[in-house]
Amino acid sequence: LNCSALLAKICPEGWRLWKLHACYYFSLEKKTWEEAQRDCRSRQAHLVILQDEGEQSFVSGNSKDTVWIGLNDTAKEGTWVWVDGTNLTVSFWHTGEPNNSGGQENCVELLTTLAKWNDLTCSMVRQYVCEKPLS
Ligand SMILES: [Ca+2]
Ligand SMILES: [Ca+2]
Repeated sequence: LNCSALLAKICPEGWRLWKLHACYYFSLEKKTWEEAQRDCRSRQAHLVILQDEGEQSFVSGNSKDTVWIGLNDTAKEGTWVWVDGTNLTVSFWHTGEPNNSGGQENCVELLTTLAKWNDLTCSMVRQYVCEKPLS
C-alpha cells in the first residue's frame, strides 16, 4: 500500500479524512437539527464541532449547500454549547448574527459559500455534517 491508499482506509467508506483529526460525513439528505444529530449518533459520530479556521474551511469547502453544525443555545438563550458539552470559544458568525430572529433561533447553520454561521429555527431542514473523531 502507498501512503494515500493507507490514508483512504482510515475512515469508513463515504467519509472524508481531515488532518488525522477526524472523519466527516456530508449528508445529501436534509433533516431537522435534532434528526440530523440522531442520524450522526447512529453512525457513531456527532454533528460537526468546528474548533478552528482550518476545520471550518475544510467543512465549508466540501459542502455545496448550507449545513447544520453541532452548536445550539436551546438550554439557555444566548449561551452557545457544542454537542459534546463544550462552550463556544472560536466563532464565525455572519454579520448581524446570531439574531435569534422571531425569538426562536436556537440551532446553527454553516453558510458554506460564505464560511459564516447563522442561527436558525431547529425545525428547519438542512443537509448536515457528522464528525467521527479518530480513536
Ligand atoms: Ca437562540
Ligand atoms: Ca439568525
